[in-house]
Amino acid sequence: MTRTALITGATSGFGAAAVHRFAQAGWRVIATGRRAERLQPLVDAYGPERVHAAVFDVRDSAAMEAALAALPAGFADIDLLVNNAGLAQGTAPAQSASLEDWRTMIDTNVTALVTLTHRLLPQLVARKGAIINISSVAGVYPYPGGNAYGGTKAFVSQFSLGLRSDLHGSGVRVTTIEPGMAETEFTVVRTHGDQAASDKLYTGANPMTADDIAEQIFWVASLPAHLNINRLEVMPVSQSFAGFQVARD
Ligand code: NDP
Ligand code: 8X3
Repeated sequence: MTRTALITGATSGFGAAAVHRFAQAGWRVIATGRRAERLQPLVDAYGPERVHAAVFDVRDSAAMEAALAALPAGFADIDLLVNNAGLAQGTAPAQSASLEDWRTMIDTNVTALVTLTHRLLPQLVARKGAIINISSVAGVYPYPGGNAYGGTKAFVSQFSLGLRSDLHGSGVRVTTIEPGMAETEFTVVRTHGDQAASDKLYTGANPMTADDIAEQIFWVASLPAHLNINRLEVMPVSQSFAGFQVARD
């Protein structure tokens, strides 16, 4: 039986790579994002029976609802929700960070994620489906400038564990993937468009790739139905942990 995945943030990075991975494996995929011109090539590559583009801003719950209500019949029964759309904004310390950046991250990474999850839970329960939430190592390990971004991802990880607990006995699987450094458009977005800063961060660092994460998403979704990966933390070999800071007089 052909299964259907809804993957948010499919215009770039992990989400785009995941659309390719699932579509190539024969899944039907609903690919979402704001940039329609990035979604159409995915539809063109696999055909409208395999990939459906749903263009909406995840923060706009009315647009989200309209896109879900307009799903073609073949895509209406969703087996897998991949909550991937998200972003970091800024690296300034909390005391000089932009409140607007913080609100954008919370609206996108937290509020939109719970809204879509809440909307799809009834059918995921009915279909004994699965949810894969993309969190981050930033939600596990604090670092200077991570402040609200790390907070949103800690929410995602803890929310996922709570879902798992509430969904006990339903057959619905819930997984959090917590990646470390991966080269996507993430840092260009975080720096409000500074491609040079992004290049500097990743050059020589051997970061993970979008395909690396897509493979993990696909692996989690492909495990036998009696197995649940609760959380999957993954980093490039080149990245590890730093120590605590000590401020001296
Ligand atoms: P990208 O910037 O390459 O992709 C982000 C995706 O999210 C885009 O498709 C973008 O689509 C979508 N998105 C952002 N805001 C909105 C919005 N308001 N409405 C709809 N879609 C939105 O980054 P990544 O692929 O790296 O990021 C994917 C996820 O992985 C994020 O949640 C990120 O926090 C997380 N992550 C990334 C890591 C990394 O090092 N790259 C590490 C750990 C976690 P569009 O702009 O077209 O709407
Ligand atoms: C992205 C990983 O380390 O840049 O979530 O915060 S990190």
